[in-house]
Amino acid sequence: MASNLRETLRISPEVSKAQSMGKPVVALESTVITHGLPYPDNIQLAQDMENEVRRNGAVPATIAVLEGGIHVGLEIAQLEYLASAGDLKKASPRDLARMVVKAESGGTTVAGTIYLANIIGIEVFATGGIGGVHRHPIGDISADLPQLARTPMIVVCAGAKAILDLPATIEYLETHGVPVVGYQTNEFPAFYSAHSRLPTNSRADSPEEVIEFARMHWQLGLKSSLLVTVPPPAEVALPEAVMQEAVSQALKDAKEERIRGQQVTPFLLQRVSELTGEASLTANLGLLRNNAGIAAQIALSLQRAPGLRAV
Ligand code: PSU
Ligand code: MN
Repeated sequence: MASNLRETLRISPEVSKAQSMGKPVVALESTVITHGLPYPDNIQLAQDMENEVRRNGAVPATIAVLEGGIHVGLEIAQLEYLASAGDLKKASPRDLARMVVKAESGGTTVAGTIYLANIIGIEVFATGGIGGVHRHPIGDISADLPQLARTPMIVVCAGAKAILDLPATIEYLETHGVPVVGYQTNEFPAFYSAHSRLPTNSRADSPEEVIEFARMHWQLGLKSSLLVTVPPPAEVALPEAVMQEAVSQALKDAKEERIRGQQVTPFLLQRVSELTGEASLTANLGLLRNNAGIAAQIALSLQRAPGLRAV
């Protein structure tokens, strides 16, 4: 059994070489593979996201826990295992020590992934949508939110999912000092759709502007992430009404079936996907790829302007 962090961390040769040469690296989460999407869309997606990062000139570092080892940068066979094994764990920060000690396997959430990415010096991360405050009466708050408040990371996402209480999620981010930067937009995206009618608190129109903002945020001594919110590509976005109807139904079902804790988010995502047929899945896949590409462009821009973190 691993007794210290060094023995537990398995950084792939590709990622470790990129880091030592100062090449741009983008961290990717793996709960979306183990719990967020059905097989085989999940394995396709995992590879598409990695390819999108590469196509834009950066190195992907998908993070997961495999038999108690914390892996940064995965082989195809490892991605395939995460996508198809079925009963894997969801690795949020509170789960990490247990999973290492008990030699468990699972996908790291946004919270788990940014925590790990930060300790090994990665500064840019891409996902689909962050977790957040669930709507009444589910009463669940994702560990993503407090982790975003205490981890310096550029987090590229399509906002938070419409299954959540978006105003309460934005309030939380505001209370805890996490800047929400609309990427080429002034509106907080609602994941499947570009519109939530909620404003972001700033806007950046290019990777360079994101880096300029991040540098100042961290030079000021602030320790939180920068949440860069990218609207889903127009070709895949769902009409707001379609999405709202599916979300309402999924929430009713979750209440009836008394879904709780770590099951809430995967249950709602799966129900919305069933209720909208291919449409929400297509949107989900399209925006994940898009976010991976933009994160890579930001990582490239960061490489051209090093020394980002003052603290
Ligand atoms: N967004 C997706 N699919 C997902 C998730 C987010 O489109 O699978 C995952 C992320 O890993 C996120 C997690 O961190 O759901 C949030 O889970 P919870 O609400 O239990 O914290
Ligand atoms: Mn929860």
